Amino acid sequence: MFDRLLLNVHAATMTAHDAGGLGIIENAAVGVTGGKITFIGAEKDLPAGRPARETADGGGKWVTPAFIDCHTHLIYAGNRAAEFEKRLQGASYEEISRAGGGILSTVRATRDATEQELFDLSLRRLKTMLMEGVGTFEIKSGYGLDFETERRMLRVATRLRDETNLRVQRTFLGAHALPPEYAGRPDDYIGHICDDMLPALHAEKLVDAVDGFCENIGFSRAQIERVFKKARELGLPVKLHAEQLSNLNGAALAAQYGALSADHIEYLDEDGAAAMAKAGTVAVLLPGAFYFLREKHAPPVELLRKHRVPMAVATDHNPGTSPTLSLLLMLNMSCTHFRLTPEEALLGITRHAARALGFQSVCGTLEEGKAADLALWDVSHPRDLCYYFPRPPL
Ligand code: DI6
Ligand code: FE
Repeated sequence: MFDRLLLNVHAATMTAHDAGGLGIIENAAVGVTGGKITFIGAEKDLPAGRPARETADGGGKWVTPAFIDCHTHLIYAGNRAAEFEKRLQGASYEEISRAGGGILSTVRATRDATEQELFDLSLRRLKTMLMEGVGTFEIKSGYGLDFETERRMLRVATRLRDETNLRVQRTFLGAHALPPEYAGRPDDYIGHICDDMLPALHAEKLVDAVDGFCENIGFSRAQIERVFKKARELGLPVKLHAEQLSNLNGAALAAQYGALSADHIEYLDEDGAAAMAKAGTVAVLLPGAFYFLREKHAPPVELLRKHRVPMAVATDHNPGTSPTLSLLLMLNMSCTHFRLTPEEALLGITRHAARALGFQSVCGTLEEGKAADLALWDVSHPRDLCYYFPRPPL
């Protein structure tokens, strides 16, 4: 007996059993029991004698796994529209950051906000993303940079998970920027992260993964490595903002620590790609930040293909470099700006995005045993999802 049976649909299962990898099944049925997929296949292959409590007619539309946004900075207060204006007048992201704006201006606003204010702001953002069929989110801290505010952000991420019943990975990004209290003392701040913040937040069960910003305006490889060592000691998976504005060989460092993903990677070189392939580290491409910063140097997609590094696509939603709430727009932009094929882009927000979170046994494909996170689209083919912007009908 199925709890629910969805009939008369076409399915893009995102499993690799056809050439494009979308795993298309025409005239499909999806059976669900206990929140999990217990049948996916051609409707004609439905086993006889398995009735359903509830049957739905999909009207010939397309069913996909609910989408996964595997890189967001969803929780913050304030906005940076004035900084956007400055950049339009010629100031660079790095200049603004070095002058105390950028990430630190969001840190000031976030430190001033209460937990409830942060929750309300973030819930509104999350609900907007839900309207595009996103069912799993990664949410980073990193706009507190002190114990109390990082804790508040991670508590908000936990509440978002628990009160919406969505799948959420909570990522500690203490090594995002140097807080003003530690100006000129980055190594002391890294010590504070490793000795105080991360162990205490982990003890409160607020952290699922650990991230950092490896960049000239962020932290060095040696500093990031100290954070990774502590994460490993605590049994937490790592990931890294790497090679976004320059090449510090951060992706290779991440791979060395078995990272789930290396993200941005516009300046990744071949050694970095090979290291990622060897470690099974996913490449998370973030076309929103590339577009919004008017970057010219696109990530080396050919190298990633050559080394068979799985590519995910995410919003990087944040107030400074990617203030978009549209994962579907990122689907389109990853094709137009990075030249992904529509198949690669779609796998990037489903199967490979799940892997970027370590959730590959749970969601990201339509397979028996996976979560019944389904999205039903009124499109004529899955490629239409990459074509329309901003939004095909869910
Ligand atoms: N890279 C990014 O694109 C975001 N963080 C990071 O390390 C930007 C964060 C911000 O500008 O507020
Ligand atoms: Fe980011």
